[in-house]
Amino acid sequence: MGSLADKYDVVVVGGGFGGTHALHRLRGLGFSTHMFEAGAALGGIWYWNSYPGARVDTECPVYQLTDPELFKDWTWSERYPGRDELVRYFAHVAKVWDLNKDITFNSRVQKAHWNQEASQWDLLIDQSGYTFAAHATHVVFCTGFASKAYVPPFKGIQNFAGRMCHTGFWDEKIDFQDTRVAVIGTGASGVQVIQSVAPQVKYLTVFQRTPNLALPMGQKPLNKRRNDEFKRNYEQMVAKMKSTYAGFLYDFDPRKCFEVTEETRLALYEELYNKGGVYFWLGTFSDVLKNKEANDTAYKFWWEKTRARVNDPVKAEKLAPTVAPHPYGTKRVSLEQNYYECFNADNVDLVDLKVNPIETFTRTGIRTRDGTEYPVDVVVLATGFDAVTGGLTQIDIRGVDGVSIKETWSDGVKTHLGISVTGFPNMFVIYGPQAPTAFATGPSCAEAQGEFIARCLSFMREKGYASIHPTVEAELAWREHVNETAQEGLFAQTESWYFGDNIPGKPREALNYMAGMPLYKTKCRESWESGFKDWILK
Ligand code: N01
Repeated sequence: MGSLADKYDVVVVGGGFGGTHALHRLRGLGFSTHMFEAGAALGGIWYWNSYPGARVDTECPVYQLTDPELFKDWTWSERYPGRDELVRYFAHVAKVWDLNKDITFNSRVQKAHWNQEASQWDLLIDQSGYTFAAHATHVVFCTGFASKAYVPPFKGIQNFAGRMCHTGFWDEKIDFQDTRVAVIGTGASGVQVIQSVAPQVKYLTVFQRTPNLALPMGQKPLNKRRNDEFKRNYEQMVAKMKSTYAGFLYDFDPRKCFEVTEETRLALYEELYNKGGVYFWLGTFSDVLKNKEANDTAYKFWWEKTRARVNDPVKAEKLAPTVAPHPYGTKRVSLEQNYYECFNADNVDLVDLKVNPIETFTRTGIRTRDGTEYPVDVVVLATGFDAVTGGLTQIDIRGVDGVSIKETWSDGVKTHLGISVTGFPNMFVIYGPQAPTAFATGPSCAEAQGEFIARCLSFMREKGYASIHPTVEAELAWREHVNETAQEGLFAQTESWYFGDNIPGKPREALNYMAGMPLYKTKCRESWESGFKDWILK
């Protein structure tokens, strides 16, 4: 890293896909740009989520930034790369794009206050206990949708004398060999930890509230020949990715579930399921996530496949209940490798928290309501995040009149395009609320939003504007559009972090833009093509 300047055109906060791309893109336009990243390396969620078995659920070559210069000298080793490979990929990106000279690592932005007089952001940054100031005309928050861990307020948790860690801030020194382990939570993180540690531990107890309706990952190694094929076809692949709902290489099947015969329907389900990955979820008939009867056919298919993998009927009923716990695919579907088979081992137990909740932690373990004591050495909290908004509201961000983003959003999120907030001039957010975020691949969302910001800052420079933020009307209209489109499918019927349901007291609303990347990009393009008519420029 070079020495810090007094003031930057742009400060980027956070070094996942969003921040990495924004730093490169804005610096390339000649804006003096600097990144502050809390971790010791780039990677964002992949830097912090170093729990056993962490790997991405989006397949390669989709899960990467689309600059061919980056892919030219890079080889993916697996269809779904592991966490360490992803961190190495980010180091490769930093090298090819020569980013590190403009990044301060191990530095956490604590405060960002808009200074109206100077028309700039005043930042306070903590570097291992030493705090310093920085200033910027614009600030781009790329803090990710899963950067504020959620630990439920379990009674007695502070009394537990063993080791305990949240998956989102993993302590790599934890050793599972021959230990008694409890995993609480069966979301994407829980599933991966469970299947990874089950073979090492003396005893594993999984505390499940809602079963994960997980799909086989279909993991496989990728050799150089396969990587070379991807590289040869990369331009067409990128064009395809830019045209689909979530940035994948495929989309929903345009047919409706009951338009075809049962035989055809089951043949498609079989084909999608056997492909591995989320094809069965996001490549299925166009109405499966919209029509309950259609959805039931998908659940039945998944249920039969899953039940056949679990020997003990009691465990099988907990993992794959006869009655669907919620419409299939309306909570995040995880990819698994041997998750269900893990429960066939005698030393792996499964507690259904809906029937028998955790009553208290004790010094030596966990006690459930029926009085059973589970002695454990290690507790893995796979209990998720104050998702999408928490990464921002945990920072002291204040706009005009000193009002904080936390207060501004206390009764619901307001943004325009999921990028900017009225009253917070020259502040941009990538991969935050009311944007495609968890409904798109990370790189596709990061690149689309980064492009919008690049166009906005170029426009301001060209026209001589010092500040920009959206009109109140634009914000209200966007909020309405985001929440209206979220009602179109079955998602809103299910309680999940997509709607803020996992955090007690959080307003229930659509935290993501669920109408798909193509429409999102059209909305962004319309805004810049209109000369930012829906914004206040000064
Ligand atoms: O978190 P989650 P996550 N008592 O919120 C349970 C991305 N990601 O870290 O479903 C008991 O999904 C909760 O139960 P319920 C991905 O987008 C990606 O797993 O609320 N249990 C649930 O089972 C993902 O969706 C990857 O009933 C409690 C679990 O804890 C997102 O990050 C890998 C509880 C939390 O699951 C978050 O995933 C990892 C309580 N009080 C993460 N509170 C890959 O790409 C919560 N739970 C592979």
